[in-house]
Amino acid sequence: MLDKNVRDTSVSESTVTTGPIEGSHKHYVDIDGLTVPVRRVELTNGDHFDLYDTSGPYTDSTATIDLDAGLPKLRDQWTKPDPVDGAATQLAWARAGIITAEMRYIAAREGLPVELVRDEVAAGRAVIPANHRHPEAEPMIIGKRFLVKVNANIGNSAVTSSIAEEVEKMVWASRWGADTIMDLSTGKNIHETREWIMRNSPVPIGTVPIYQALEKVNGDPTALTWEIYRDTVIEQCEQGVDYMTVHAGVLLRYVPLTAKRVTGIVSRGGSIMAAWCLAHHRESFLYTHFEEICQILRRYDVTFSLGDGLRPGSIADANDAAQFAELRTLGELTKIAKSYGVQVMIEGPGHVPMHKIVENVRLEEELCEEAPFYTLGPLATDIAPAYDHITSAIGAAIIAQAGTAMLCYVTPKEHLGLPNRDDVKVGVITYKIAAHAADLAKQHPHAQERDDELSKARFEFRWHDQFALSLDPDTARSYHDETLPAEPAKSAHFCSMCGPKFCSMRISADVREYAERNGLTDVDAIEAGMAAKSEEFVEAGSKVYLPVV
Ligand code: IRN
Ligand code: FE2
Repeated sequence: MLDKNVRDTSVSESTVTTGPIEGSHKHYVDIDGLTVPVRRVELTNGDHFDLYDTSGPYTDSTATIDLDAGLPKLRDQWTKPDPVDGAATQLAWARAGIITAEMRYIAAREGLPVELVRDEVAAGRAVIPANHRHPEAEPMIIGKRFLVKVNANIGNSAVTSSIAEEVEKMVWASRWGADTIMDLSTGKNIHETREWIMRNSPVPIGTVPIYQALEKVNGDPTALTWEIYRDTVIEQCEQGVDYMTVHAGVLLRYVPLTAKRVTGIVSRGGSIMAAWCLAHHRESFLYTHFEEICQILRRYDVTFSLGDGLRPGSIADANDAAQFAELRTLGELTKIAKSYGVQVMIEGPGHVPMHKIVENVRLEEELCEEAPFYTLGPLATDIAPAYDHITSAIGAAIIAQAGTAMLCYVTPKEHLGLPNRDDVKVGVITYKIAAHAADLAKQHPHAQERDDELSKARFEFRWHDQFALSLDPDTARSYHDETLPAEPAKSAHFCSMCGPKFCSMRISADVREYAERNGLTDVDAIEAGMAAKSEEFVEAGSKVYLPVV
């Protein structure tokens, strides 16, 4: 049931995207008494391949989606251990050696031992953002030993977007693989928008409470108080927010360090806190009241995402004194949060050239006891507005390979405007590429299986399987359809790139077949096969490009 005061705001059922992603269907695997969702691709060769699935019941064609009622409260059925020293958190339980249902669910999703999940959480190297009040969410883990995760930011602003659009963006982003969503709404109806998102989200939701606190004081940062902030945090904890960005590392004495920067302070939260500190000439209330925030968060198991309020907003400012001074303070705060049993991750940059990226991870790990790093890109160059999903995915791949656990996506609209639906999809898919490329490089035990399946399908000209196994089957298919729309082309042993005669894959398949038929070794076969191909080529008129038939 939704909050009373929002029931009169209607979000119609037809506004969200439902139904399976092409070439796959929702499937539930029974593991260890838990029902774990996967996206099952039925291959045309009779096999199937299961993909990690973030999309919730929306891709299940048998599920009834009722936005008013919200998603089923999955975790309400699960047993919750008693608090340990006042902390009802996955961290406290992991430290006590307890394996929770959430940990078992995650181990099944990742295909990894549950003890690894527990030990990484206990060490503070991984977090499970799962507020007790968000039972609709399917548990997931953020940590460098696990699959690299992707966060998508959504949220209305004062100028544009409605509640219905935001709910659809959440459903849409998780459909394409977003592991968490941050609701960065700043305009009117923040509470209501969030309530709709919370009750209907299958993935953890993050927020930046200072944004809503600022709305409460009509946008004047100097009018903010600890009490207003604290009440906002409690309000959001009660609603079920799973993790919160807290820019507690922006200290009064660090603000002058940004004076000579090319782009000053680019973090919204960072600039709000800098303005407050300067106006009152006092230390940030987020810093001075940090232990009280810990006491609140540990009751709900809300995870800290310690904000990078002083992150560089340009290549010129990367890795500067302000950025690293803040990181040092985040390290201090990490220890305090953990002493209260609160889970912590650390936010990171921003804009950083490739050669300065790895240093960010090393320093974060050293200063913050390897708490999961969660970075925004970073953009590897400043010169490509409209393509910043790409400039940032380059940095994201590098930083993830070095150990970043979650990547905050950047859309093509970054620096230019609020992303629309297409931008959200492009952002998510782009970041799934960066994350998966890092999983491969880090040799996550199962990462390569998907590449191998897709490559086999490609080599065997199983076009439907190739589409279905890809990150974006719709676009892959539509590109193929542009030149070869007919169904027989979906099993043809060529595509329009090289045409039927010059497909390298077809030639190598022919060579193998030739070798088998003639009892030749590979080398002989290649020579003989190439000779045959050369004859074929001359016969066809020695033309490099032939018309497609
Ligand atoms: C992630 C890493 N560094 C920043 N982020 C995200 O950027 C943060 O989690 C939030 O979603 C967004 C905007 O944060 P600022 O601009 O208020 O710092
Ligand atoms: Fe930027």
